[in-house]
Amino acid sequence: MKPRASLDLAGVADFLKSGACKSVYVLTGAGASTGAGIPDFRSPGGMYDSLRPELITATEAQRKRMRMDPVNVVMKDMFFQNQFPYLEVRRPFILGTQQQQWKATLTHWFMHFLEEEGLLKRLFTQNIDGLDYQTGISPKLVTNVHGSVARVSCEGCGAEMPFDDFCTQVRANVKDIYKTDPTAPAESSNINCPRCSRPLVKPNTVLFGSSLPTEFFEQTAELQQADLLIVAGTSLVVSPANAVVGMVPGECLRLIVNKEPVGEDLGIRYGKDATRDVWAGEISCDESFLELIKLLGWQDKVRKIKHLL
Ligand code: CNA
Ligand code: ZN
Repeated sequence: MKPRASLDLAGVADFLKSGACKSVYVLTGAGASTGAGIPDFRSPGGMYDSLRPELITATEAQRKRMRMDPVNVVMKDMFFQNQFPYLEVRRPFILGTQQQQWKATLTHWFMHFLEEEGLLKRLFTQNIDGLDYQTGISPKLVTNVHGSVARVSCEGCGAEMPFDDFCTQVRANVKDIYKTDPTAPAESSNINCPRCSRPLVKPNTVLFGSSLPTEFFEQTAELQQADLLIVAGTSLVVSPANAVVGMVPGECLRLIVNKEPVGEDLGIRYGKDATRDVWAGEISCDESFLELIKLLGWQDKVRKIKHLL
């Protein structure tokens, strides 16, 4: 067991400063970007909450599926049958990405600070918003577990389309058609593949029912070297990304930065049951990382980037 002071943020800071902690791995989720204004899936007011299946042009059976379980919007078989719900729900996200509407938060910057200190070995992000890269973090340290919205390809044949060309078509297709004509055919939103002509062009995000990028499986082998795993802003319900928490060695310290406890079914322990897990508490990711930054004495790093926050 590596030396550490206590199972709280001060203990994590002491461990990071001790020199004994050499390899930090991070798993982030949508909660890392809510501070930037991008809603997550599952929080109140998040995407699943605001989804209104009755406004999305689809067959009645498809609308019913979405009402029963909003995850259906990002299901592979749904997308192959009807591309409209996915494109409709993702539209603000796609166009917001093109307009660079969102800025990296302190949470994203913290990962870059870890890199500057030579501590970050890899960031596994489930996020598809690409905000991590705004900090200048080395792309080779980032694994986009669920792909990225900023690249576009055909789900059927893999042909790529330039992001800006795709956005031009997404914008041209916006006639708020679902508001004016709820019976409008789903084909009204189709963006056809330049190679195979099928209407399967979409951002390179991993649909439920598709396999994850192969590098995820290769790179998770590195987790055996982890001294500290930071889990930030994820409900840990999506597999296999959530398996990361069980892939670190038994003595690896795990810091959970999430406003609610998560991952108890995966063996994360809270309160008096905790032996190697630290929960930052019911505060936001940004507040937790600010606290950690103070404990680490890294305030100068924040001062340097304050104008970018
Ligand atoms: P999720 O299931 O929505 O869980 C988010 C978690 O973060 C919840 O436990 C929240 O309580 C917590 N949370 C929300 N805001 C904060 C905050 N400010 N501080 C601390 N905790 C907070 O999202 P997951 O990432 O676990 O689910 C995986 C999906 C969501 C992935 O496939 C993502 O691609 C997808 N997603 C990504 C984005 C994005 O790229 N920004 C946005 C929405 C969904
Ligand atoms: Zn194609």
